[in-house]
Formats: sequence, structure tokens, C-alpha cells
Amino acid sequence: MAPKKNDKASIKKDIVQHSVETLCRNPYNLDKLAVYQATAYSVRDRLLEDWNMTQEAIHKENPKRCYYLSMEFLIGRALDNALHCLEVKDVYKESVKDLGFNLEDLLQQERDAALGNGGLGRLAACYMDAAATLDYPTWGYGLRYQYGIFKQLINSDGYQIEMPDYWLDSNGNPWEFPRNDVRYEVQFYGYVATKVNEKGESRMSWEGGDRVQAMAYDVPIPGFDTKGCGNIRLWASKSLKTFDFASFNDGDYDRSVADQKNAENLTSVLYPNDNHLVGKELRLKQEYFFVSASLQDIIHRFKRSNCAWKDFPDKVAVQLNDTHPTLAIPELQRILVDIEGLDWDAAWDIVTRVFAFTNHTVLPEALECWSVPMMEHILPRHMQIVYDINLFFLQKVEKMNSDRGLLNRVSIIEESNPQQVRMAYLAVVGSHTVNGVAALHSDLVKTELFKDFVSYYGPEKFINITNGITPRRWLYQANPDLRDLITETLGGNHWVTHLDDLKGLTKYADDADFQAKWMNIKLKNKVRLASWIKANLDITVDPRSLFDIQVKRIHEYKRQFMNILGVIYRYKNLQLLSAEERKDVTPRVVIFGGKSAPGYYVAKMVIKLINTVAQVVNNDDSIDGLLKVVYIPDYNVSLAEIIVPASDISQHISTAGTEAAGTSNMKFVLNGGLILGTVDGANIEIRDEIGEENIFMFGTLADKVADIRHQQKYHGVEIDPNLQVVLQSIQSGEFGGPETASVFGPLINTLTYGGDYYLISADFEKYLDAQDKVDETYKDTAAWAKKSILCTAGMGFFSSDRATREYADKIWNIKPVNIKEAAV
Ligand code: GLG
Repeated sequence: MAPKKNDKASIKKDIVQHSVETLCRNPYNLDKLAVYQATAYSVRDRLLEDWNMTQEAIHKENPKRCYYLSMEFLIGRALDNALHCLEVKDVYKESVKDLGFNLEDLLQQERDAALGNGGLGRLAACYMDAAATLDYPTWGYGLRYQYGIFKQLINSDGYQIEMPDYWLDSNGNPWEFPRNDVRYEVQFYGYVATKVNEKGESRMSWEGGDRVQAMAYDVPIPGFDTKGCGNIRLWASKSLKTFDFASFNDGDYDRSVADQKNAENLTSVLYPNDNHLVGKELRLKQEYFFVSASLQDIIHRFKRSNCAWKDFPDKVAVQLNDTHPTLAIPELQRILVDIEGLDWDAAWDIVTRVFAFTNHTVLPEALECWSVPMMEHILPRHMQIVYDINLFFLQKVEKMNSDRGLLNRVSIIEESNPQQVRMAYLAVVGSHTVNGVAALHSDLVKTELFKDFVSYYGPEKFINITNGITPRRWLYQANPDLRDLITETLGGNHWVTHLDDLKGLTKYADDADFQAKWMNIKLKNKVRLASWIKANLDITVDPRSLFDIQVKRIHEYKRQFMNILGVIYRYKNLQLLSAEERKDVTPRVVIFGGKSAPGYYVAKMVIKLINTVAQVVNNDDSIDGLLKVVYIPDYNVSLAEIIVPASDISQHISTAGTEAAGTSNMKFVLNGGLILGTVDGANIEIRDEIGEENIFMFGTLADKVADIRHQQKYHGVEIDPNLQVVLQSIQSGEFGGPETASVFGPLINTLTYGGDYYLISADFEKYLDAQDKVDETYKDTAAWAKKSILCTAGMGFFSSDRATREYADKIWNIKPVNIKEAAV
């Protein structure tokens, strides 16, 4: 087949052809949605050429491959990204213009692929972008949820409302290829029997139960500046029985389709919890369905290469993105022992050379534990295998140290009632390498979370790979003006795939001309966000104000509560100032965004408080517009692309030791936004890279947190005096009247009776001081501009290319494939 041509005439022809033949539309009756779709299909055709060539090249070379198993991929929109990667954005712009459309409008028609909750899922998407860009033979595996993360509405009372995100609506999804021929069966329930195999050996066999089918959908992931195109294979559950004719003939139509519905329900919805486990049976089934289908597919591909099982770890690396896919460990052991007939030790040797595990959190409420009775019921054979893995492991530990306490502490089975399987421990025992996602976090993983495992295995098994983000989406695509200025200044776009090049901006940090250009771009991005806010929320904000942004999942540990309490403090202070004094005030727009898990009461109260405060502040003319508060509903990847480039300062203020890394911090700084942050997660490494004079840091250090909590437990919380004033103003009904005030009672109690677990009171004064510094610094535009430039200049390290390379070298042991050479 002749390759697609990228001249305007050919592109126009392709778009029209897809409108007519794929969408069945009359070319004289096309709306934006239809043209977006036809455009997307024509881009997909072009990607497909690269996709096929890449897969062909990998197939021919048959190198060791890596499979990235993740229950979440927060991809966002695909069209703009693909246009950039294929280097056809300009010619497409011209082509759709000729057809009477504006490309930027068309891009807005696409729905986000929002198959993730937050940082963890977005990280997976950034790594797939990097792996494709670097030509690594890496595939992602995930689930094709019919409903992604819910859509968040804020009602007129300021509460979060959740609406289903049926992203695969009747319009179809041009960014996936259904693979009708790639289907596997997945079993649940049943019982374990003993069987004699062909060799006359006695083996366990998992019998009976239910079966559903997994069908593959491939999502192409274009690389930048390469012909390579990666892949994420997503599984959808389908029924094995299509239609129950017996029931239908009995007139029971409902029952005849029930089985199909049940099976399809399995992958229908993404669990909307971030950093919080909700131990639902359906979730456990999703996890097993996911790993079973993925391993069958991986093994199928491996077997085609005619290698022996002992070579499996030389051909296959599997990365477990958090514990969610940990069942892959007992599942591979089961396949090798029960089905392939290997003996236990040989199988276990293979398993432990294949898997590696990324831990993303030390928060106890986020660590997955599954009840033994539930697991026994759904996965009876796996439960036996987990017991055996644990037994053999504990026997080895005992040989080294027979301390009962130690054995209890490291046991994969927690002796609670009912017993629980500690998935993180299973992941550690079944993996060759465990990594944390930022330096401090990886330290905590070693010294706290898996301390006993470190003394057993030795420290080498536990490493750090600091997270990274893709500069393609998060600068090149989201901030075109800054991209162009950087490209012009550095003399080409080599930096997009070699982010360390940004260092070259350092020498312009004091250049007044360059500063002016730089700040002008920031202003333009703020104007863009201000118009979005006006158009969508009808709130007027002045783009010359300092834009102060906190967008991320709403969580107590992330302390949006502290932020809004600080806003109230600021508001009350403004009220006290004379007209003369106000002249000296830096005007602020404080912007929040983020979803709360639907069942997370305290987080939902924080959203309500922010919106209630916004109502009052935004309608108070007496403060001369010096403060505005905006809650942007339904924060997602596409909104982040508008919000991130528009920030002057963004807040990353988790209690020290709680945020594993954070990745939005990297996105903001990459776009020349300063950050106000605690000494936590990747903030610390960002500081080390950009220089401490370019970041506003404050707050209790991680190693002091436990002491303060201990103190508070025994002596109560001494509420900071400024905070006291703020709390009183809430309680007195200043925000929303006395009735609303009582609604906030339980929220305020988390600081007082609850023991202020997240140290809001303890950090409040330092927080306000840091905010004062921000205000002061912003007054000196040149000084601010310099800091902003140095922020971007120092961000090379945080590219997902660097992070992915580290995984490839230190964990996966894979090399890039030469796509061009291999393809000829
Ligand atoms: C986690 C952590 C974040 C981390 C992200 C990616 O809470 O701190 O940056 O994974 O490693 N659940 C998450 O988002």
C-alpha cells in the first residue's frame, strides 16, 4: 500500500472520504463533531502506518520486551498530540480551513480518554509517550472501561455532583482498533482438583466456575521525532454466551441477555478512588481479569518466538504499576506449575526474574489488602498459591532470623479477622526490584514501609526512580508560544526529546528583552484561562493578578483545606486595610480544581467550603477585586493543558512524607510557574535542580511529623492564633450564614478533636509567611521573570524520557529498537 501523502489536497480528500464512507455523512451537511471525527480517522490512518511498521520491526528483531501493567491510563485527548508527533499540524490546519473549519475548534470536540484517577494514571500515559518516543519495545496493558472517571459538576450550593462519563458514546472512538481476533477466556470461582498430567505427574487444576471473555482494543501511542508508534492494549469483558435462546423462547427476554450484561459489567466502570482502597469484589475481579488476559497475551507472543520457558525472563519484563496488577505473580506461577508442568522452584525462579513493582504511596489507607475468604471464593487456586509463596518465603526468613514478631510483620497474610492478603508484600516477594517514585518517598519505602524486607533482601532490591512527565504534551503542545520562544532561543527543537537542553535558557534569565517576551507569554496564557473562566463560570478575573493555582485530587493529605483557610485569612485582612494600604496589595486569583472520591465525606466538605467562600469573596465589592476565588469543575487532562501554562504560583502543600512524588508540580515548573510547596515528594528534587531561591518552601519536615502527632495525641492540638480567627469566622456564619456554618462543623473537628493529623495548624504560620513572601516577590517583575525562566531551565531532569530510560536500564534491561533500519 502506498503511504499516505501529507499535502493539503490529499488530506482534504481523506477527510471528505471518511465523512462520507466512515461516517455516512453528506459532505454538504457537516458539523464540527463530524469533521473532528473524519479528521481523527484520517490521522489514525497515518498513525496506523507507523504502528504497523513498528510492530513489524519489533517482531523481526524479537528483543526483550517490557509490558507495563496499569489499571489506569489517563491519556486525555489524542488528536492534537498525534498531529504534533506526525508533524502535520500546520498542513491539517490549512486543510480543515479550506473545508470551512477551524482546527482549534475541532480539537475541542474530542472527549478525554479519562481511564484513570490522577497522578498514577497520568504517569502511565507519560511513560507510554516516552517509550514510544525512545523506540523502546514496550507495550502498556490496561482495561477499557466504558465509564472513565466521573464528570464532576458543582451544584448551586457548592457541592460536588458526580455524573457518569460515558466516553464511548454513540460517536465511537477513532483512537482504538478493536481486535476481534484477540480474545482470551478468564475464569472465576470454581474449585481446585488434583489431576494427573501427560507425564504422569499429579498437578492441581482449577475447575468449574464462571468464564468471561477478554477482547483486545489497541490504542496507538505516537512517538515524537521517530517513525515509531507504541501501543496500549486495553481489555474489554465480553460474554462467552451471546444469547440464551432457551430463556428467550420461554418469553424471558431479560434473562436471555442477563449473562451478557453481567459479563460486560466487569469492565464497565473505573473505581474512582485515588490513594484509597475500597475492597469491593468487583474490583478484585477486574484486577484478576486484567492480569489473566494480559499474561495470556504475553505468553502467546512469547511462544511464537519458539524459546524455552527458562528464557522467559530474557524476553519479558513486566512492570506492576502499583499493587493493582499483583495477582499476575500467583497467576504466572499457576500457569507455569499447573498448566506448563514446571516444578515450583523453577517456576518461581522465572516469576521473580520477570516482575518489578512500583510503589506509589506510603499512606496506609491506600495499601491494598484483600480478604482471604473473598479471594478463596473468587480465585481458589490463587489463594493456595499465595499461601505457598508465603510459606516458602517465611521459611527462608526464619532461617535467617527466627524472631516471631518479624515473621508476623513480613507475612503476606495478615492475621486479622478475617485474614487479609497484603498485596504490597506479595508484590515485594514476587518482584526482583521495587521502586519508589521520588527520593524522599523511596527512602520512606526502605526505612518504613518495607523496612523488614530490606533487612532480609538487602537494600539493592529497593531503588528510586523519580517520576517524569512528557514535555511533548506538557509544554510543546499545551504552551505553543513558550515552545516557539524556546525553540527560537535554543536554535531548534532538539530540546523536546533532550530536555536537559533547557539549561541553555539560563543565560537569558537576566536579559530584560527576553524576560519581557517570557512574561508576555505568561500573560497571554493567563488571558486564555481568564476567558475560559469568564465563558464557563461567568467570573471575571484580571489576568494581571497573581494566579495562584491548586489543581489535583481533593484529599486531606494534599491540604486544600489549608489553602482555603489561608484564603479566608487573606480576605479578612483585606477587609481591615485602608484604601492607601490596599495600593500595596498584590491582587490574587486563587484557583482550585479537582475531584473528590464520591464516598469521601471530608474531601467533599472541603469542596463545599471553597465554593462557599468563593461566593462571598467574589461578590464583595468592598475588597476592590483584590481577591477572587475560582473552583474549576471537572478538572481533567484537557483542562490541565489550559490551566498549567497560566500559573504564576501553584501549591503543592501536602503534609511532609505523604505525597509520594507529585507530577503536577513538574508540569507547572516546566511552564515557568513558581511553586509554593512543602518539603515533600518531588518538590525536594525540583528545589535541588532549579535552586532554592526559585521555590517557596515551608513547613514541618517529614522526620518531625511523627513527633508532632505524638505530642498532639497526648497534649491536644494547640490551634494557631491566626487559624483560630479563621475558624471562628466560619463558625460564626460569615460564609453562607449560620445554617451553612453548622455544615462545616465536622470539617473543623478534623483539626481539633481529630488531632489535626495532617498538621494544618502546626504549619499554618509558616504557610502564611511563605504566602507573604510570594506577594512581595511578585511585586518585582524582573526578579520574578528571572525565577520563572530559571524554573523552566532547570527542569530537564523531570522528563519522562529520563525516567523511562532509567526503568529500561535499571529494571527492564531492554534496548531501543531501530525502527527505520529494521523496517526495511
Ligand atoms: C500516586 C501518588 C503521587 C505520585 C503518583 C505517580 O500519590 O504522589 O506522583 O502516584 O507516581 N496515586 C497517585 O497519584
